Amino acid sequence: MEKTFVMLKPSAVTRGIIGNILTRVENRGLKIVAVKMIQLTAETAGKLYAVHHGKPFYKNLIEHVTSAPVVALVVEGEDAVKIMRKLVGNTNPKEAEPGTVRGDLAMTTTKNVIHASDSVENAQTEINIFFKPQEIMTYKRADENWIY
Ligand code: 3AN
Repeated sequence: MEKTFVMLKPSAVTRGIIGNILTRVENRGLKIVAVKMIQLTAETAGKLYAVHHGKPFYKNLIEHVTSAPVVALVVEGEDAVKIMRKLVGNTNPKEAEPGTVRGDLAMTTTKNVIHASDSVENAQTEINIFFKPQEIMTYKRADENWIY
């Protein structure tokens, strides 16, 4: 089983679509093993988006992700990184396929409602920024034998 880091951005929290997004994750068969709502500081946001430092959209991105609380999650499943990225859709919601979170629920790249790690390595780094090991749960879904 693989773990990935997912974050529902302020655009998701303030629009009241947390439940809508979590339902998609759960319905797909992925397991939510950690969840917390937090107000990001510019420092933590800077760690998450370190690779984008200096890019033209960086300032707007940090402003948006620190503008209201976010919901941070650890999501587990077979190929969880790849599956979550497909579920999330294209970075630019205007290019995202219908059926994806961004394709159904977002209009602009800055306010594209969700973040999901793009590699197993980055997932581990990002999980470590937000969660202590003891905050990540181990449990069996009742329907696990029917998912796999
Ligand atoms: P993704 O979230 O799809 O992996 P990244 O990692 O390239 O996309 O970008 C991280 C975040 O930075 C995006 N979710 C988006 O909020 C913002 N971003 C990326 N590219 C742009 C852009 N061209 N204009 C505005 N914001 C951007």
